[in-house]
Amino acid sequence: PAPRTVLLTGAAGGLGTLMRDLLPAYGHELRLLDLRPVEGAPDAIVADLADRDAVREAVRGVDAIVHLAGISLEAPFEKILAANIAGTYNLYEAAREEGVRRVVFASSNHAVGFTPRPGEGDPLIPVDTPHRPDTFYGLSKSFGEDLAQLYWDKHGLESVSVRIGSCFAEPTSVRMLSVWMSPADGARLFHAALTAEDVGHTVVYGSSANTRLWWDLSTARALGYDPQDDSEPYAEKLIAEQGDLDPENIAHACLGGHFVSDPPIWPY
Ligand code: NAI
Ligand code: 15L
Repeated sequence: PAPRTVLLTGAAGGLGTLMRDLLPAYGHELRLLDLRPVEGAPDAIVADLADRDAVREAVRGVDAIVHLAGISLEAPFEKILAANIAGTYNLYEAAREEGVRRVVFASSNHAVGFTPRPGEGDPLIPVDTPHRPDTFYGLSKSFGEDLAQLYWDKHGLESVSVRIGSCFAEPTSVRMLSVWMSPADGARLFHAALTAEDVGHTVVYGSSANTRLWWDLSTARALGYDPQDDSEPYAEKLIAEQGDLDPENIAHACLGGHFVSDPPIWPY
């Protein structure tokens, strides 16, 4: 049966706010959790992923979890360790203990950020390309994917790890022409990840059907994902403003973009 009750962690964040608006239309009933209060949602659970009792209570009775909470940029290792590595472990352990069937894990392109982007005519990057994290942040996403695999192999807890590109209202850089996922396609992909049958642990890339796509969406499509958007209408303006990608610049030559050389730092 399709999951009805879904715990959305990271509900106060950028993507959480978008998915909070879009997922209910697919029939999912959301329970919200974040470290910070969630605007307009007084019932949201305000808890740190470090708080194992609170996390266990939060997952009790849900059919599935969309796990977005964590540090979403680069940070000192100790902070990444607490929020993203131990925090994701706490969530999976609680899910196992409470018998939750599936986790949709917000992985990131930065788990494979040092992978050279394909040139024209080169094959798209497959999901089984080796992990090449570009930051401690990306490393925590590689860990999360391995954790998801362990909990499937050992405990039969299903996961879909979504290596999200850039999910924002509009693409704002030339790189994002390749990696952008529109919010509407994001909701389509999370819905597919929640409802596809027998996913085991499936790794997918998360982006729209971009003309300049760098990676292979076939595992996402196999879940039933049918992206409807393409960044191409933004291309002319962005390239005129910023110039085209320069292959001599490492930040333009790798999937992870500026995370490989000059990553944005988590401000808290
Ligand atoms: P965000 O930084 O806006 O939201 C993350 C949320 O997690 C925040 O509301 C924060 O309060 C919460 N959080 C942080 N540490 C926590 C903890 N210890 N316990 C409970 N809550 C905690 O990030 P955004 O953009 O919404 O991303 C959501 C997820 O998707 C993140 O895991 C991020 O790594 C991943 N992702 C997002 C992409 C994007 O394009 N937005 C691209 C790739 C991955
Ligand atoms: C991510 O993983 C970040 O969480 C998000 O803020 C964007 O920077 C995105 O990757 C990206 O690669 O553009």
